[in-house]
Amino acid sequence: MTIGNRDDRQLPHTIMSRTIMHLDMDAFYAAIEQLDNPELVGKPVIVGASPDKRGVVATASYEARAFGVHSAMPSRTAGRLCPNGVFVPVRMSRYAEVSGQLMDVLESFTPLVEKISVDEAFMDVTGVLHLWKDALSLARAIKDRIRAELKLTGSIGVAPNKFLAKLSSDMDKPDGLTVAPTIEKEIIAFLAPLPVGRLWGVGGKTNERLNSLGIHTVEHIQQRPMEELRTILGERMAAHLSALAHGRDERSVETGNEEKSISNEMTYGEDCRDPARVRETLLRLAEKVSHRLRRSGKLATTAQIKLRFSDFRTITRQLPLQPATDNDRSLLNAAVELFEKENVREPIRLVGFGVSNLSRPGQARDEEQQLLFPALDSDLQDEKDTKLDHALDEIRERFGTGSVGRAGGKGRNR
Ligand code: TTP
Ligand code: MG
Repeated sequence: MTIGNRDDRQLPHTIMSRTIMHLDMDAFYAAIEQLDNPELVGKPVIVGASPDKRGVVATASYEARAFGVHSAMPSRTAGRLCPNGVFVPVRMSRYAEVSGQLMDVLESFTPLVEKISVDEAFMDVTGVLHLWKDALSLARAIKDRIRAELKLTGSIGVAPNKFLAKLSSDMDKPDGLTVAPTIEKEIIAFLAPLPVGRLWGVGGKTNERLNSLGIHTVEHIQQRPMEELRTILGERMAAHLSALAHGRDERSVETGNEEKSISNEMTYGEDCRDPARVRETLLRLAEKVSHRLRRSGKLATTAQIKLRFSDFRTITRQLPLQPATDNDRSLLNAAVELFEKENVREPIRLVGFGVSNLSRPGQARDEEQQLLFPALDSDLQDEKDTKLDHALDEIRERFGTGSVGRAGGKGRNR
């Protein structure tokens, strides 16, 4: 199923929406049992405790699911529902081995892979999309490689964020590929009919509570006034669920590198009404972050700003950095671009800048990235900048942070 489509190829250092993929393998343990024992192909395979013992089903092949068998069901019940089911015990080390091979396949497409479970991962493919016709062809290529190398199938969701990607991967299982919409109006329509329990963070208790108040679908959250949601759920949960119900999710794909991010923020004594001053603060923060980043010896591939308004509403906006960088100019440019794109006219309470998706130069991850992101004309300039940054860092370290500065304001924005 394909809902909407998009083309994300844009120039580096321009603001672009992200393209996130979520992969979830189909009937993972059962599919591996069928792979290792071809006699089981096409049969209702149930992985877990045997039906004459206490214990539960870990998973079942889609053939067994047709009889109503599912994960976490007592095996006894499964045996009753599916008398011809072939029960096999769990072989965790084998599944872990295949899981490792799967992650290697994913990392050959992008270094930005976040493993969520044994058969599930997020990928931020924003930076590699220019190598493909579009996101759909990249997703197809990933599925083809998994099928060719592992002889298994998985389902992929493609979306502008993690929440929508995960929902999408589940929509067309097994062997599915769903591209979520990217236009706000379409996203809202896409989410509206889903049960409210599909929103991340709505577990048993919250779900019951919402249902008892007549909130059964995401549409009901979309339509309730914010004040009412706040009364029902409290400030934080209301903001969180309302954002998700509108398809907004700023979480980044975390690769599991040691240090995940470096950031710095500042709260004004009195909310700041002057965008030029906020911009100046942001540049100072970006400079500090850039300095800390170089001290850590790492390069960043994502820059982020954070803005909190008088009413505590907080937004974060991200921008991919290509190639990975630790230089002032790139980070300051990113900060300014992100800020100016927001075109903020409201008073600001807090402003922050951060970098994430960090890697060490020379690491396999980084070398891959250099291959994935062809050299830019600006590389030579970057090299000069790097030397200058290190010289300035030395002076700052000897005489304090405020001791040297560069030409301020617009000049920094290419
Ligand atoms: P899932 O991805 O939830 O399930 P699945 O891959 O078997 O089937 P599908 O994604 O196509 O719906 O979980 C991945 C593996 O984790 C699953 O194969 C077995 C294991 N698992 C358990 O052991 N117990 C559980 O309750 C669940 C949900 C999964
Ligand atoms: Mg799965």
